[in-house]
Amino acid sequence: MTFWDQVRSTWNATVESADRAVAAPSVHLKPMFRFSLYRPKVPIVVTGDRGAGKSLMYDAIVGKVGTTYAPPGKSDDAEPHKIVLSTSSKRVRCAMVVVPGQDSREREDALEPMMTGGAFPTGLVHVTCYGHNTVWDSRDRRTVGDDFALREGTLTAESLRQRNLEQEAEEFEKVCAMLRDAWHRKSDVWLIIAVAKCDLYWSRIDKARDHYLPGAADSRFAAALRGLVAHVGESNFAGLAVLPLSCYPDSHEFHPTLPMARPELDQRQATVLVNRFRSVLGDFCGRR
Ligand SMILES: Nc1nc2c(ncn2[C@@H]2O[C@H](COP(=O)(O)OP(=O)(O)OP(=O)(O)O)[C@@H](O)[C@H]2O)c(=O)[nH]1
Ligand SMILES: [Mg+2]
Repeated sequence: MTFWDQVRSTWNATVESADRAVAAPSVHLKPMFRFSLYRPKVPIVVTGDRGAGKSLMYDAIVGKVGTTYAPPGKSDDAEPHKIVLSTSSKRVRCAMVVVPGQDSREREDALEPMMTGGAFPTGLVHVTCYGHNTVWDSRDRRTVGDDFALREGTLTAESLRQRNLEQEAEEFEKVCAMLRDAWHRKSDVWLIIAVAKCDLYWSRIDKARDHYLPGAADSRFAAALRGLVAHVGESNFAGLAVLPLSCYPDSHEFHPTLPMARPELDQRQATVLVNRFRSVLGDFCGRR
């Protein structure tokens, strides 16, 4: 099987397990004891555009998202975490830093020490959401809409989604540019593209797969991913996965004047996806 066939096959198996809602055994993952004297061994960076679902991804994998859970809202600064992953045979301590999206001082400050001057993350999770980014401020949301209507014509959910996808691809290209330098001549590194909020577009999940995964006609995002893998070298990856993820099935408002998008997955199916994601993360972290 080729490199990308393997990635595609893991994606397909994940979609199938959520469709059938079959629970798979998962690795155990929890925050490290705050005063622990152990130092984390595996540095992991989490990147992705504003409102893509990075903070929710972290809360979901450490098991914080339950029935009484309230999402944390916009993150202004990098969020550093220490976690322990346990499988039946291994325990791995990881440092996971969630970096805010889009250009900002906080983003640069968080990324630079981890990606330049010889430093590099062992693993990177890049969170995407197929154009369903949350715009935090309702005033911003209105401005995005007005702006859009003025410059590009009719405001529809689809036109806003396409615009978010462009911005997402641009953000990913920047992350890839940094990774090309950081991972140059390195081996045993790994990358996971989390295709989050997929409860909002489960009926189009195959289209989402073809958007993110390199294939016959690469999107701008897929071309950046293919370019990064070619630069680093397939054999230098301890693992690469593109995985559908749903951490918090909920309605999504593209704009106050447009109808809400409704979740198409139930909580049980979302849990299957979170468990699958955790397993792949645990597997990659344990491979060195
Ligand atoms: N439908 C649905 N909505 C989600 C999901 N995950 C997150 N959301 C929604 O998206 C919002 C943004 O998610 P966050 O995880 O806070 O986004 P972020 O990437 O950390 O954003 P910044 O902090 O701005 O960088 C949340 O408040 C939820 O309302 C999901 O799996 N499904
Ligand atoms: Mg956040």
